[in-house]
Amino acid sequence: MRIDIITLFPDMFRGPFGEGLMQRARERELITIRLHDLRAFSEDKHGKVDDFPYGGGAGMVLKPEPVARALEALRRPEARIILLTPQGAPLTQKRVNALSLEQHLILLCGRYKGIDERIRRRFVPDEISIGDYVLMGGELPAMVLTEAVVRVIPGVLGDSESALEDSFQQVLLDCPWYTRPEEFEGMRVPKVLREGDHAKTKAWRQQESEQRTRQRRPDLWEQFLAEKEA
Ligand code: 4GY
Repeated sequence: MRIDIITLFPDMFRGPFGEGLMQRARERELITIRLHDLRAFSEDKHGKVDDFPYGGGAGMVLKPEPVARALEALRRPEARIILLTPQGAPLTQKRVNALSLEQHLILLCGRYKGIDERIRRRFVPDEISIGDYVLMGGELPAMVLTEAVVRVIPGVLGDSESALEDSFQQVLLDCPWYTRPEEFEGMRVPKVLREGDHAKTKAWRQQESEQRTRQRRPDLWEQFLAEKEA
């Protein structure tokens, strides 16, 4: 898979994309990530990419021409163009899994008040939100989406912990995890986990996941019950 990212701040990505499993996935060419500075697609000598909003108001708007030039230069017939915005559809694990099957994603990161509306009309990007809060730009959301997608690409995690577990587990919250020592500040690791009975361990983890989900995320619990029914 190839991911092209269009941004005014390509350097923001180099830290997060240069560490851990993300770095390893890139080195092993399980993913190709290319960063593109939007300013390079500006047509004027000062590299101007923003302008005042029609109708007035505080803040600037990203001009359509540099964005259009970047998209025209990078897009191929099979590419999915994605705009990161609080106005988008919520990013879920389901959507992440679906995106991981694509060959080519182009992520468009807005800044200031956003991108001229005609870019949407012209390129009809998928619009995705990482949550109901407002950041200062689309860069962190693009990193979040990229990391979530790369995580489920086959070979990125070891196959014993491969990301696409059974279908229910995906909507439930994770169970508690323990490692050594067996006792820490008077608290012991649950007995069932120390006994080495794989079936009992599996049942305990499932029950803990269900209990946590019911208590903390009634919305996910309802979804779980509905999907179990279907
Ligand atoms: N939340 N999910 C988000 C965001 C910042 C104004 C366009 C989000 O995806 N993107 O908060 N983005 C805005 C700021 C310009 C991007």
